[in-house]
Amino acid sequence: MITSRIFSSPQSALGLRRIVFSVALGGAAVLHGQIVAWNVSGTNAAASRPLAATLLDSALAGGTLNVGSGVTASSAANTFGGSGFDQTSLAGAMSAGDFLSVTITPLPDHALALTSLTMLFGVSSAVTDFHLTLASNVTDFTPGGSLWDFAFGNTLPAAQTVDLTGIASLQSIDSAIEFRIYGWRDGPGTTTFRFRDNAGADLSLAGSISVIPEPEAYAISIGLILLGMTPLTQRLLRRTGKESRR
Ligand SMILES: [Ca+2]
Repeated sequence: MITSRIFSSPQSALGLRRIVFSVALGGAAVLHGQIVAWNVSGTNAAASRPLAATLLDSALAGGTLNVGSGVTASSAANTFGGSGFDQTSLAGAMSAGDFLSVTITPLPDHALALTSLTMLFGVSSAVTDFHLTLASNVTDFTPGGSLWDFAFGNTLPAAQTVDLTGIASLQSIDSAIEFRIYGWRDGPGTTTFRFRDNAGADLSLAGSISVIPEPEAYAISIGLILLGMTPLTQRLLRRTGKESRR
């Protein structure tokens, strides 16, 4: 039999084990870089909510932007946000639902490791200061669960990138994750906060996506490895048998 000849050759057995390990490693392929992005050009929150991602990695089931329950969606062209950011503390903004949200969902049997969130935003008129706090459902939607805080006193601050690599709970996500960007200001002033448009993507997440091997795949791999070891085992047994007969 061809199969018995393959498995009885030590060289072929070694080759088979290499193939098994290659298959096992290939099954956990990792994709790096920008995995989801939104471009608010040509749209606004009043017209399209939730707003689907402009770029979505094939290993993601979905990605959407939305506004919190305390926010009235804005119809301003080429933005995504709204008014109603009228609180003067993070705790107030959290209880009032004053946030913009970003939700992404991996495909079944896929795990996300997030490295960064980049976003471009602004307010309709300058206020000293407007505050933002990033939180997620994986960590906590409470003041203690803040992942990033930012304050600005102009209308159109530069794009901000939040480094997520140091947050352990964001390195192995296998179900939907929602980020909320809460907003409030120190005193009277604008209540309008929006993601805004520039060239290309205006909000994006970067990271890697790995395939979680099925338990059956492990079983098959182990079975093939054991099968590949059979000639070695047989030779050892034969040698042991010869020695015992001496
Ligand atoms: Ca844009």
